[in-house]
Amino acid sequence: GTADIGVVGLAVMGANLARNLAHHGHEVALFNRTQARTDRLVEEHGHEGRFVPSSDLAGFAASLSRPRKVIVMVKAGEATDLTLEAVAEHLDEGDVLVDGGNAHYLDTQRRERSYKRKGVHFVGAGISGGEEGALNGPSIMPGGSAEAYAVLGPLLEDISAKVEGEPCCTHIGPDGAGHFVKMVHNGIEYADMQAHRRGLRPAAHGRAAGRPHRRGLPRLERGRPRLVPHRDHRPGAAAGRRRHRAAAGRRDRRRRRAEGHRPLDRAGSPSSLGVPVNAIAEAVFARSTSGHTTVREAARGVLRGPGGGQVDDVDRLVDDVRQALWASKVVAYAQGLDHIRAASDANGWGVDVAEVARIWRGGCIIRARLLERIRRAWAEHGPATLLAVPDVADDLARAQDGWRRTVATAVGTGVPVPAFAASLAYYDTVRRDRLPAALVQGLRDFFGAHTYERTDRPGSFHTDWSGDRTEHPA
Ligand code: 2AM
Repeated sequence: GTADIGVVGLAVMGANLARNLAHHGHEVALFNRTQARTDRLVEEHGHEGRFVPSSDLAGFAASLSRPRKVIVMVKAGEATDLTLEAVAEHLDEGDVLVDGGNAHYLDTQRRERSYKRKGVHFVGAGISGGEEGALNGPSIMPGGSAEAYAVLGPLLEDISAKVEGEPCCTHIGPDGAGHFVKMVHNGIEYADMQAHRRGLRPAAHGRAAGRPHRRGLPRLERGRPRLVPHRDHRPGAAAGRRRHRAAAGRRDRRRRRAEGHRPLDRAGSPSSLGVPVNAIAEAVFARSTSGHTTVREAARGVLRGPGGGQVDDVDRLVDDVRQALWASKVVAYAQGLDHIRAASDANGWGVDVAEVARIWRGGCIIRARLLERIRRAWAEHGPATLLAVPDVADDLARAQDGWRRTVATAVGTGVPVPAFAASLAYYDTVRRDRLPAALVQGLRDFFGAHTYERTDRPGSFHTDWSGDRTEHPA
């Protein structure tokens, strides 16, 4: 065969990746379980480049040049395993099989081990940027062997987004490293969206109209303001809002399908690595709460909010929310990078965080100016936490008054701001000398004789709390 690369699974993401490859001059083999999709892609976009459609996997494999490179883009979970196995039956030693979906990294590690026995290089690649990114340049996070990257990397770099001429694609590390980094990426994205979505909007009484929000900030209106949760990003009449909500729902559903929500759920768990990612977790929980309709319906109109809730200085609140948004985003990044570092250490991946920050600067949803500062800090000295990078710490110190006022106002007016509040709690926890954790250890020793350590002496101790209160080495 002559095709440079093949794509299996031609729903929107797969089709757009195939087109992106073709736009870059590569000959692309195509296969989809339901042939109508393959036919439609060739019919509508065949003129954009060189495509080689096949109606069965044997034909597909035969159309590829060796070593074969195949990207599988199907739903995460069982469909992925079924499809990968079906494709692998037609592959030979040295071929490269890529899962470009949102697999959980433990599944990716398992698959990598199993395909290695066959001599097939398995690559779990995180691909970010949604449909638009897939077509015009995504941020790509491939994991797998160095040999696989040597074969596949140039093609992926070719179709990735570019920032200052550099591709937003790099070899992240072995086996599950790419999918792990993608999972963290999605977690940061979640926290960021949550912070924006749940920003504060003091709405004018009896008036739905307002100015569209600028620069990604929540819309804030003048008038006699009352704080309400910010949901709709666009003003308009009720019908317009309904249409907008329906469209947002469609976008959300499409997005969830494209991104797969399993990794997000897991990104939100405190994780077996013991890394506190509470700002990210709260963002995920906020989403499950908003989808928890039975409880919400039962509580609505029953649980009362606070009596007050006036905001006196709207302009100041606008500025405060801006500070809170920025600071929360920094905390989400700090936690995500900490999580990546811990996973890399635990798995011996050797992930270069500076490189991760570099490839997130373009193509993906979480691109931010902050990433250039992250890249520089990690390239220079690899700090233990982003929060402690001197210029970041200074900016956080400057942002904190507004951040605190935003949380205080939200709490006072009954507006949930889990991302702002959780990130602030993290900031205040990590900066302290001593934590209430000492009290918790004492209580655990009291109730369960779990023993405790002391700050002034080595060893474990137990106190007879309800007796004569004597302390014994444990
Ligand atoms: P289909 O067009 O035949 O449904 C997104 O759903 C993509 O994943 C589609 O290309 C879809 O193929 C494919 N897909 C989903 N489940 C699959 C399965 N079990 N086997 C093969 N492809 C599957």
